[in-house]
Amino acid sequence: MAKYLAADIGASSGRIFEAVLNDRKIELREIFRFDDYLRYEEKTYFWDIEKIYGSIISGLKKYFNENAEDGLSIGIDTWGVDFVILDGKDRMLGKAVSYRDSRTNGMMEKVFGIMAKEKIYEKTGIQFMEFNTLFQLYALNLKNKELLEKAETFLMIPDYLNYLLTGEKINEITNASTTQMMNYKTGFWDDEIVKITGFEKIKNTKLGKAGDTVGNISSTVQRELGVKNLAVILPGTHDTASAIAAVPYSGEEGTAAYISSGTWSLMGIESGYIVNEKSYGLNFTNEASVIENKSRFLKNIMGLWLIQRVKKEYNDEFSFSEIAALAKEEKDFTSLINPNDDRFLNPENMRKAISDYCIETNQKAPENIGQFGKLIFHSLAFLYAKTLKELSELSGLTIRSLNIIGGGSQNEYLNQLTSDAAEIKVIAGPVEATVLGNVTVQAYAGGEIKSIEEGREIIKNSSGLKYYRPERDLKDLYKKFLELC
Ligand code: LFR
Repeated sequence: MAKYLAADIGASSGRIFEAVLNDRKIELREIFRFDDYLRYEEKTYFWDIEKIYGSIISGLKKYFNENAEDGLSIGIDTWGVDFVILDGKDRMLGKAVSYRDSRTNGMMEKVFGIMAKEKIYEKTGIQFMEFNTLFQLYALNLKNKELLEKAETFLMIPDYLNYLLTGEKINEITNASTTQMMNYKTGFWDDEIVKITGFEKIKNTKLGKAGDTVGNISSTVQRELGVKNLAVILPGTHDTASAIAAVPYSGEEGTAAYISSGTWSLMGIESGYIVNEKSYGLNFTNEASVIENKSRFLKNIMGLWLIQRVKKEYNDEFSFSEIAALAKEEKDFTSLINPNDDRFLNPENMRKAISDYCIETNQKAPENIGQFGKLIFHSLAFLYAKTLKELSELSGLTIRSLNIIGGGSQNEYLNQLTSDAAEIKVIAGPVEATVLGNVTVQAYAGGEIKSIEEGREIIKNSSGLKYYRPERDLKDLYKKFLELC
């Protein structure tokens, strides 16, 4: 039997888990949960990093109060692309600005004026999204140069949390790859790209890979927690890398695609790097995998963010399953959107953004939550179907099944629609993929399992998976969707 701790911090909530690996099964127990750490002040969206770190400490304190366990390990993962900078005395400079902030508006074009877009893709293999770290750092240099001038250290969010726990500064590669500043061929920062940001000191910080040890908790943290030994290990610190480490492929690896479904839907395959004109044209990304030399070849799809926002705007009056039930009743409502339209990234009002889109495209605007639900879930399923076709074109693979993992895999309505729209077998689960992937890498680092593949077998064995097969013909509606994209 082996025990691990994992902190999985998403854009909307953070949780700490205990995981027990026993008899080829992993059992998870949630120890602590916290949320509400995205702030908006002085016209800036930023992360309340003190609250996040404080909550990790509170959760661990609670755990160690109840369990006098000395000598465990912990891995922390968070969303990608965001970072902090520190001065020579290791004090944070400015805010931990969120990727949903508008400081990067218009920055891509400015950067392309310095280095051609194609060249950036050729070097990094990373999809263009306005919020990538490259454009955030460029914006920082343009708008708050004085901060960058004082900065000595660059740490991605999970790496900063690791630093606070241990005093060690390491940037882990799966997450560093999301910056769009790493050269996928060398596995190191790309000199020419880094130069564009005006912050070459980024190269000062060590790089580490999933499975490496950051260090033991510092003496201050030891006192706070009341334990001497807690090893901080690098999982795939990028939550999506951890999630994908947990895809429970069922014998058809190489012919299966995945969607890591949460606030975002990350849809792709695990493969060698695919960087060519076509992948550039379709804006697919190659983020580093926890498995060396493999890429997470995927695309960001706007995901459940759309429905999360609409749900909030209805004052959380309806649960997700109520929304799905109401959506099913809306037989005659057929308006659709392209979920990846930029306007949906962080609009002031999501319902208005969706309605405006419908009106501009000569469709009826939704009038109730059921109609919003139907529009969002169908549009997502169609975009999944389209992306699946692109994935098999780009990889040359015949994709026979689709694993939907993460919190969004609980949405049975969307799972069935996805199976219908993409005409493919869907395997849903596990819900806690990110935590399971985080723990798998720790178990691998500790020698309890021999490979990530073995971890996936164990995960399959531990999770109640659900299967969906195509039931309804959605071809006509899909045609209409394609006209919008
Ligand atoms: C998912 C995720 C995505 C990344 C987005 C922003 O939580 O990490 O992979 O593109 O958030 O960081």
